[in-house]
Amino acid sequence: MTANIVRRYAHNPILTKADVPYPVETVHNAAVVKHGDKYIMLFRSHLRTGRSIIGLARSSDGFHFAVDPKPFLVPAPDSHFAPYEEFGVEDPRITSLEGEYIITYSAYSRNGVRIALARTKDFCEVERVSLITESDYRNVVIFPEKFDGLYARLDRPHSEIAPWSIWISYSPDLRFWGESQLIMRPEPYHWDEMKIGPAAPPIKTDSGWLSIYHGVFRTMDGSVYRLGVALHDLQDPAKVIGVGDAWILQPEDPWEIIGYVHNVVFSCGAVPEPDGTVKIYWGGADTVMCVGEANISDLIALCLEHSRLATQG
Ligand code: BMA
Repeated sequence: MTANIVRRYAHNPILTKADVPYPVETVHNAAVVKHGDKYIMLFRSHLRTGRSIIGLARSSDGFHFAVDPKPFLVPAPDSHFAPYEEFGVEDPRITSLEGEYIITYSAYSRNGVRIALARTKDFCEVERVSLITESDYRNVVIFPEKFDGLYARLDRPHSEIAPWSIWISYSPDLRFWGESQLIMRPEPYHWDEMKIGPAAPPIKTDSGWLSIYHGVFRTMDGSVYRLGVALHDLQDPAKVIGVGDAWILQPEDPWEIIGYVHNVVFSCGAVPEPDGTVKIYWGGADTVMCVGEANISDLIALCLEHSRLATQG
């Protein structure tokens, strides 16, 4: 049932460096949300230094994007963020929460990689709020609702001891986080056995929170990044109620197989639509942006009817 569960847009890639009016080498790993009647995309670009910045593109249909003349977020020149962003800002995620947009992104520096949280109401002004992890963390996605009065996030700390897994943490104010628990591990000898991490912020459905995640498999020819889905309990998101045993997307198009990093589909954003579909956005080979559509009901069915939790018995 998983053949073509994600239907690629026929005119991928939808955004490349040729579309950016300032010098960049890549356009990838973008967050996307609907803001009024527009789709807003925050995308990562490598500069020729090898360090990354974040640009902004706008669209009326979610497929055709026009890039703003100036980058949206570059490493902080001063403030207490500066020493943690000197090597670049990467892989943004956006959650629409209580009338504003919360942006999380990876802040790279000689001190490691941590996650910074910023907020905007209009995608014109952006305010950095806090560095919400120490190093080394990546892939923080914030739920769009509170649970028992607390904000919740999924994230992925790095460890030299354990395989890189998905954790959950809670916060009263988006700044201070705690009560962390590991909730999902890579599955041995599966497509995601090497490491996993949250991709797009979770999407609320009647059956649970749908979480798109990335999983990595190491081969003799390097690592392959694919996307999968998991379903979390609506009231208690720490409870994973199903994980699709099969991936939903793997590198297949030429611009996903060959690029800055070969064999990568990497998502930071997905937009649920009123007709029951979801637009999933992904970076191809860390070089270009692509989009595809899936039926949310198919993704849920994959989690519940073809779940690895069920097959483990
Ligand atoms: C991960 C991150 C992503 C990137 C992926 C593939 O570790 O660096 O930003 O897309 O590797 O290179």
